[in-house]
Amino acid sequence: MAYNFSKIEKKWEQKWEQDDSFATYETDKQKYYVLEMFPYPSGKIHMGHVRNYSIGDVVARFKKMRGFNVLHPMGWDAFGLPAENAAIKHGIHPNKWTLENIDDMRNQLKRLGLSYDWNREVATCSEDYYKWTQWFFLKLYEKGLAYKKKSSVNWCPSCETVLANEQVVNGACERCDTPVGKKELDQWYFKITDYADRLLDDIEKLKGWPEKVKIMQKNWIGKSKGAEIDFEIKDFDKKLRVFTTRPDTIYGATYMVLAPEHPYVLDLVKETEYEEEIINFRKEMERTSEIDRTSANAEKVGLFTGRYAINPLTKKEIPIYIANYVLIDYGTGAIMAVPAHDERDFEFAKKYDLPVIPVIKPENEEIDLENIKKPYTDNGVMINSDKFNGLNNEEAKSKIVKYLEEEKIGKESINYKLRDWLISRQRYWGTPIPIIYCDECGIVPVPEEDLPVLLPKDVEFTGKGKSPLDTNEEFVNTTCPKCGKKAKRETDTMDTFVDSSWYFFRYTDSNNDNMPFDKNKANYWMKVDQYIGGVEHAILHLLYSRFFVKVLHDVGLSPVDEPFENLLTQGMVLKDGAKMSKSKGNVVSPEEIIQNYGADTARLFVLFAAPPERDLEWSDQGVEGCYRFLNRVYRLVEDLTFIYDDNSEIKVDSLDKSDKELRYVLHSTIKKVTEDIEERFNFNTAISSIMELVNEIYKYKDNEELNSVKKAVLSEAIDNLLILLSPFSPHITEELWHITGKDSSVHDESWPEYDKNATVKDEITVVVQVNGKVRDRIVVDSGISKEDMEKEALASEKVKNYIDGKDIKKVIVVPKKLVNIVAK
Ligand code: ANZ
Ligand code: ZN
Repeated sequence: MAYNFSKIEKKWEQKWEQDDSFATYETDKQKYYVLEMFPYPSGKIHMGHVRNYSIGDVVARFKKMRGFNVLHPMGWDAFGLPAENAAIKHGIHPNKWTLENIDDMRNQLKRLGLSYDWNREVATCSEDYYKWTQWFFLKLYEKGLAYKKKSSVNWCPSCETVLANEQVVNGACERCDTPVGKKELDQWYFKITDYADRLLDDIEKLKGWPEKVKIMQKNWIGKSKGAEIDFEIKDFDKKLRVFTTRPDTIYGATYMVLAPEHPYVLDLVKETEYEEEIINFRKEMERTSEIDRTSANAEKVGLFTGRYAINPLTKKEIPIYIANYVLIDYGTGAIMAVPAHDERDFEFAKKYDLPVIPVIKPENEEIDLENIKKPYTDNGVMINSDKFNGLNNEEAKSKIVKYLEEEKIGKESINYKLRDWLISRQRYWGTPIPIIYCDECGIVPVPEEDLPVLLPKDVEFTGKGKSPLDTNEEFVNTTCPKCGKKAKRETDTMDTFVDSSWYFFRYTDSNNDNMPFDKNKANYWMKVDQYIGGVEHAILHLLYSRFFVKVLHDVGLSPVDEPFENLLTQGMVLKDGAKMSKSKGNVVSPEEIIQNYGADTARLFVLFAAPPERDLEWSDQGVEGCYRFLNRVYRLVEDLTFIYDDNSEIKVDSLDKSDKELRYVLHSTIKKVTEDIEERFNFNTAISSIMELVNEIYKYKDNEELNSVKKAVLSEAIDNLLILLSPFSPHITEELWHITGKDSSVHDESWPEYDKNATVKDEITVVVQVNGKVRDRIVVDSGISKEDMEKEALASEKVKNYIDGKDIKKVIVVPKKLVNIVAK
């Protein structure tokens, strides 16, 4: 019979579902927790999903066969903007849209034969999930880690609505194209900055994470050591404080720059000729994004304020500017500019003709002090710096800070790039923030027993004006839990990154009604042993999850203080060299591939075409090739049905050369596949050695008379072939396993151990001499005959060099030891 993948795959998926084959429980076995980043339920899975989940499934199935108790769950990151957009566009309720998408996608995932324990499925938009997200908010609030502060949001003046960053296209509203402005709102934050040092220091612990992800996290946290220094301003009663990482360069500070938004700016220029221009510049900066202002190739622009500061060490007057490249929310929002040693300052100084004074020079090298061509940013020797001259600049750094501290004009200081986490969203489809505002009592957290604060279902979506929660009287109006008087609910919902910061805990106990999870269960399953997902989450999702786990650890809820032991970031799926995307029109749909070739081929292809961390180039021929391979496996096993009822054991003594050859290939393959999966996730090379094994089995069965010894050798090869292939292509291997006459599931088999003896070839080394001198050593089968020894010796390339053109007079063979050729 032909390989009817469609029938086979459906049959086994049904069987697995019936048997609840992938249900997981806590046992006394060693656990292994494999997790793939859960998807947003957009409605359809794409090839990136297929790749991500196939990788996870191989790991899960492999670990299970290695004897671990494996947790492998799946769920939905189900709150977020697209559902609301669908509501506005198509008038379908976000809840309905989301749940329908989840149903569709669950079916698509089930068609891939992934070994998920669906009993543990979570959806972040379900009441029994977001109840606990709210509960965690309350914990953070209790700990002083959730607070409110004013900050600005994107605001479309025409739709009168808040816009998410992704709704702002080239500075205009996605929907009506009106230029987007800013609006100040009171918003909720999580104080992740309290954890900056721990999040940074513990990166060291993440031994199983890719180096590049660790570097990205470090840079994002962005710890800088330096100093804060106060500069007097001429004819102004306040001092200007700057943050610098280079106090050693202070003698070269030739001007100052304030962020345009700096609170001093308006006072400095009040009622002067500079005022109007400066006010206009500030307005312009408000409209420019931080990224556009600070990118390395953005032109530096600024304005003189007409004011001067005094450099506290040189005592010289230096002009004060405002400029685009200094940001209000880093350091103190003001800098001392040192053009001789800083790229940005140099560019600015050249443009506005400001003095460049070098204060550090390279050791043992003279420089033209009058004509600096580019800033010198390395270490060196102090010059132009009075009593610090001649010192190494690192040494000068601490001496200058010490001096500033003694003079009370500065102090050591540390700064972080990391900002507190803004979690407020002026949206409907998210977890409501469980807070009530009372005129008498102020901010009152919703009592635990009143959770969840339910999202009202009956709402209207216009895309304009306030969020649907804001206009829902029934939701907004409530009573104060403290005093019982009339009060109003918070109408912001939480950033969906909050939902995904703890879902891996919920899987350990997803049906718990009394707690987010049982501590003993979390204790058993956490950490996640292997986390797998896209590198686009290398910063925010992973950092927020790490933060959450540390907070939960501190309040005694989490046994661990890091969530993910090992991290694998898979590459993208490309077609014609570009990322598959709707906009490029180069999407290959998984459904179509499954329809035409089956899920086993789809899985095999995405695993075979590239190592997981690399980008994968889509190839129709590659898919065809995998499909042909599975057909070949199918035929091989089906052709041999007559051998499987023979239950003879393999007796090593009765094996001939070809039996040994096949066993050599088989056991070397077991060894290679095991190591490729376990140590390196090199699924591609694992699969290619399985393909070679299949070739060898074909050769063997075609060339041999199948007596009972040979049947046993073949059976061994085929059983192991199916087990090795089963994590990659689970349906066909299950089918063939049954065709070989077994009642059990191939997926319940233990992973094979290779037979060490079989992987050692029975070989000896023979010395070859020409005229009594050793010219080569050749490796031959230990059973080799005298004639074959002579033949092999004469065929040696090295030996040929010495006998070419000569007459062979005599060949002396000492069995299993030596061949001596006499040539003249
Ligand atoms: C003088 C100086 C001399 C600086 C020099 C650098 C090199 P990181 O490492 O990123 O922390 N800076 C400080 N606050 C700033 C702000 N709000 N916006 C833009 N730039 C700011 O960088 C710290 C350095 O960035 C500080 O050290 C300051 O410039 C600048 F040869 O001070 B430096
Ligand atoms: Zn009250």
